[in-house]
Amino acid sequence: MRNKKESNYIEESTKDNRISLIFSLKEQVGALARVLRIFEERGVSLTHIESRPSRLNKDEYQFFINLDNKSIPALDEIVRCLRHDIGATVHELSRDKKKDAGFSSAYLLHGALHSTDSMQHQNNVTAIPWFPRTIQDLDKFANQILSYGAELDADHPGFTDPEYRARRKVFADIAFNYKHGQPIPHVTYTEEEKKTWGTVFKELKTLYPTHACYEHNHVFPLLEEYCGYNENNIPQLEDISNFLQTCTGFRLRPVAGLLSSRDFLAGLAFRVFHSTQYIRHCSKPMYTPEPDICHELLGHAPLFADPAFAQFSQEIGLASLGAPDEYIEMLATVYWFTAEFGICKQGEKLKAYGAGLLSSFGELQYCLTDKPEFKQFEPEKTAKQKYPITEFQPIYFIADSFEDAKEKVRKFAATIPRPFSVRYNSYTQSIEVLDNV
Ligand code: HBI
Ligand code: NLE
Ligand code: FE
Repeated sequence: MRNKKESNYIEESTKDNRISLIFSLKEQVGALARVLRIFEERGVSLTHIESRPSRLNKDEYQFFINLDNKSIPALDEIVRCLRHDIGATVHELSRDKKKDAGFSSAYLLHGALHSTDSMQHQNNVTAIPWFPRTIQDLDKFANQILSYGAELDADHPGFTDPEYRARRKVFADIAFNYKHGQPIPHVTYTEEEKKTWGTVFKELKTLYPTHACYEHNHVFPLLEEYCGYNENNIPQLEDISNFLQTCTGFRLRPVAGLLSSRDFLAGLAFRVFHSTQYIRHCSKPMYTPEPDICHELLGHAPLFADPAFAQFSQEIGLASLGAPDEYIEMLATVYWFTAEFGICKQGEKLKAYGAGLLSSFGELQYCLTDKPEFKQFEPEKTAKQKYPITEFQPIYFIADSFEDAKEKVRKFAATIPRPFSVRYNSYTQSIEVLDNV
């Protein structure tokens, strides 16, 4: 069933694939016309064109062009022509890296398309991983979950429980069918599910005053007041999403399980947090190997209401867009040691702000004892730290503040090799791709 859905999904997303080209031209009579002729000669029609002055070179203009996907067969030829006849450096933007499979969705054309010297230049072709450009683009990958989904792994506590498996399928289907802009479907949780939530909620609430950071403790009562947080009720994602939007513009979208790091981080660039909606198996309320609604709502949600933390999270997301795989891994590690397992200094004390700590009764107690090792949060070093995923962390990294962590991540992001930079336009909820300055 899931496989069928996924293959439909691929067909659909290929169907509406647009091809985007970006290139710069020296301000010169007829320069754009020469480029357009290349398209015309191959019968390719443009569906969108816009221009703006280049930020990199004052005497150049940048052009953005969209072609429809009927142009895919002509694309390689066009790119070859632009490279050979006009001398552009071409960067390919493609989702699945199988460049020849016809899935390539965009090329970035950089550099001089003007002088005769540049015609002699060796043209580098670099594959840039696909990334979402608009908030609606998130619909394209929300279905691509990793190991857990409707089909649970064999070592999962719910694997042998047919009722739990059927329940998980209900949640997976909500997530698979969800499209940006729709309200998140309300769920009626069972008595057993509510009992599990109640146990987790009650235990954690006793620890928060002493163990959670100031920001978490500040927001938590608001969630109790406005979003139905209490030990007898599992709150609805839609209510939290609406609440967060009024605080920081962050919103939730339902997801069936773990996304790849690349996809998950990309959501953050749009201030979208992919949230699971199911609850952990009732046999292990105090521990789960995967995110569940307790982890999302008790661990993550409160901090997304904090402006500095929201900005910090978005900064990691923006840094990830189109980044090479090895940098995605480093950013995911930075995310792990901050948003998931971060500790911060508040006054003379250490407090937990990571969601994996704030949703786990055992680890929340342990993390502030003298058993683990503490190091200063420095993205360059933190990004390379290995970590276990199914047991308490042996090492935690301490941030001075969210503002400080954000500045450090921003500096780290500037070291990621990308032939372009990105900016989020919150009016259009889309990513603007700029030349690399
Ligand atoms: N997917 N749905 C979901 N939720 C997460 O918290 C999550 C994820 N994928 C990867 C991930 N977290 C992180 O551990 C980093 O890889 C970003
Ligand atoms: N171990 C955490 C918990 O039990 O809530 C979940 C971590 C998810 C990354
Ligand atoms: Fe998490």
